[in-house]
Amino acid sequence: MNDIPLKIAPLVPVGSDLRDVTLLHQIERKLLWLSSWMIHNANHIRPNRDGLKVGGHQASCASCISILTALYFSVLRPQDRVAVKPHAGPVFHALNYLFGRQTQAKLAGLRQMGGIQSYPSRTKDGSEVDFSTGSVGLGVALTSFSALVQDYVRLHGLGRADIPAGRHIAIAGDAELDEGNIYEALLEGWKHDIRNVWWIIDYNRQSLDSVLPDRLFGRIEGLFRDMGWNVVTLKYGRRLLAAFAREGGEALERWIDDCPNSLYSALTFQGGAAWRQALLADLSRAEGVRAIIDPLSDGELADLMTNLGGHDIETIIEHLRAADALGDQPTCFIAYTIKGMGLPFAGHKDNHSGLMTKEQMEVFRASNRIRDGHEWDQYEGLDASADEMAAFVASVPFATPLTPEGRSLSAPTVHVPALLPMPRVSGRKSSTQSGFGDILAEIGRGTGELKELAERIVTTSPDVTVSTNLGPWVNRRGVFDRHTRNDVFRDAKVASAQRWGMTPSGQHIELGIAEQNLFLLLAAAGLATQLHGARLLPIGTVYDPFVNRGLDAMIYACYQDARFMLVSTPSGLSLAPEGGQHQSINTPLIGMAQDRLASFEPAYVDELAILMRYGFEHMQKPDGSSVWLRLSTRGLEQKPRTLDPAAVIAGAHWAVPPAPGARIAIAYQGPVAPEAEEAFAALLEEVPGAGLLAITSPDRLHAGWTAAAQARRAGERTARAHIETILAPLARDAALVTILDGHPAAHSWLGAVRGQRVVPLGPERFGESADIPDLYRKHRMDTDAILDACAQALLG
Ligand SMILES: Cc1ncc(C[n+]2csc(CCOP(=O)(O)OP(=O)(O)O)c2C)c(N)n1
Ligand SMILES: [Mg+2]
Repeated sequence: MNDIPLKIAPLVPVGSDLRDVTLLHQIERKLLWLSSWMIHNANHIRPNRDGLKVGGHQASCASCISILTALYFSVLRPQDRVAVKPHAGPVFHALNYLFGRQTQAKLAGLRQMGGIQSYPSRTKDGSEVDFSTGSVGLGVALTSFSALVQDYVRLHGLGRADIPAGRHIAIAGDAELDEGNIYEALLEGWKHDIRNVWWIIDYNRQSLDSVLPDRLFGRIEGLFRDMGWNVVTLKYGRRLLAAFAREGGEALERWIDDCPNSLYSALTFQGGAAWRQALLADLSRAEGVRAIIDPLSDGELADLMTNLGGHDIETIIEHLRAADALGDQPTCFIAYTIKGMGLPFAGHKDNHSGLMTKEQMEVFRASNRIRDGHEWDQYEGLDASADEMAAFVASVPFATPLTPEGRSLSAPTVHVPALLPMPRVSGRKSSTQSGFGDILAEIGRGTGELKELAERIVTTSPDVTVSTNLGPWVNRRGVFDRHTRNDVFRDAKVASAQRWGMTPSGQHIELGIAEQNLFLLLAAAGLATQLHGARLLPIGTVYDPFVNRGLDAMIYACYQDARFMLVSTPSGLSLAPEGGQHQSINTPLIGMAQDRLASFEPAYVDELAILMRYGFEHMQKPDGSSVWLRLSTRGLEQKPRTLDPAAVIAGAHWAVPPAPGARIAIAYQGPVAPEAEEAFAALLEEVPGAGLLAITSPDRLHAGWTAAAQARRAGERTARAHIETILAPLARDAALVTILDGHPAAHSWLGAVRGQRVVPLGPERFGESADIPDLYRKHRMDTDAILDACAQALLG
């Protein structure tokens, strides 16, 4: 009989004893059972009301069982933060169940209302989830930005003294490394010299559709090293390594090394007899090989041939501990695994969404010794007693709660003064973009009541710091870097408006031009309260059209409920000669549709000051959200006036109120205000009593409208939306001519509020450089077009 496994002395990880290793193997078995059963239960046991596939990924879970066991039950410390690859969500929840931090009801409700989500979710699954995942690549990259934010917080003395710095760890699927955002994050991470990041790649060499060749990973490994990462490859487990050390073992090793991934996967699926046939076909004459494989049964041979590093818990723990001992260098672990390991479809190329059949599950149940009705028992069917298992789980480092309040931390809110410093623009021309820079620069003085606010703001921009007007703020507060770096130009006395030395106390994080990185950094900084117990008020600036470039990361940041202020500028056609390709049309609609993001477009600086102030407060409220300000470079004459802040925040205010029963109003949003005002002056001569409405947020107006309808349905009969109140003075059959420098659909719904007619204006085409008069004329945004629309509206 085979004596290979017996000859290997158990490799006992430093600090563990043999008993621990045995118990860790029991946990692996349990996590494989629970994750498989959770998905099986959701698909085959629970009633299905709509006939739709529930789904789940038993093979993806099985692939990383040993990695997650090694991590959570041996290496991880409470202060570490982890992003678990989306399709291993069930394993993550199962292990929390063993820690007593997840309920059976939630597990049994996988993918059901109130149950655990398909992929780990901060907002829905509870505070055990450090980072949501789902859109592949983003969770992985977020860990490096979160590590950067951890350094920022600690270097600014804002962190919690009672919590040591943690490691930021991603368990990544290998196909996640196909996503470009990974490489953008790697480059940015290198620039910022990030520390304390581990990416553990579940290298099963399978994605959704296929088995991948090894060649690519050779290149990827080099890339990590070039970016200053340590790379640790866990290719073979201890049993295979022991076999390689025997006579003939070298030939066996070479054979496996040369075996294409697709063949290796197919043989894994086919099992021991197929392995034997393939090995004998190639190696029967190799000295010693037969002595290794002949004594093994088919099952033992299959076990040996699939003994990869990522399934060998002792190997994994050894390597993680070794990297830990080396310090805080970012480290990528490439852990070879088999997708579906331990399940009937292990290695099959189509197993990504594969589910065990009921018959297969019964066989699996028997092999796990699970009695009917005891499927959810935490330690059912294991060799060790439940008491011994529970005591072991309670003894591992990660079992200690991070704080008595749990893993999601809190921090006091930052005081926002009743009024932000208003730049002296009255009677002068100014744009919302320049007003933004002025207001932030004034806050940057950090005097008096502004001190705390100034200290908690952190700004960032993907290489558009100067052109979005953050320069004056940065001159006051400095650029952040873990290391002090002088401003060479300044030292050489070269005149420049930008004085940018870099220090650990700087408050602007400069990014390269990669908008996904902007949103990932905003996500990380926007979660600083929950992850680091330090409240930050992150502001990110970007050109409005390039919000689209980072859109998935923006949605991802909002999905986790990260809180930030997005300032997109310049926007629309109004950037005019600078424009062409950079003109944005769809962003107001994105702002309306995006959950957990309140979006605004002020026309004047006084409105902007109100909205910035509101934004800083709203970002901090438990039921608040992130805030988006869409700004413009078009200079408008700033008038002295008094505004009702509540109306500006609710989305619209009357610049000129209509007479009761008025037949028409012009509604404008953003930098087209002068055209609307001029048209309005002409209209008044024809239709006295017409109104001029300033819209600051179609997003808030629409949200308020649907919320009021819902409140009325719920019995609150007096509930009234702001837009309903605003439009109430107009006649029932009044007409609204609306205009914005963005897609007109942002306003065309306004007619539905009271059954009034809307003639919506705004560009539907883009992409041509010109000056504003030409562009506004061509795209029907000028005074004549507005007056034409009024005539059309009045005629009905
Ligand atoms: C951005 C994005 N594109 C596509 C998908 C659909 N998808 C889900 S998993 C997957 C392949 C994942 O393969 P890998 O990362 O290797 O995971 P594993 O093999 O461990 O399941 C794809 C394409 C997704 N979730 N996110
Ligand atoms: Mg994979």
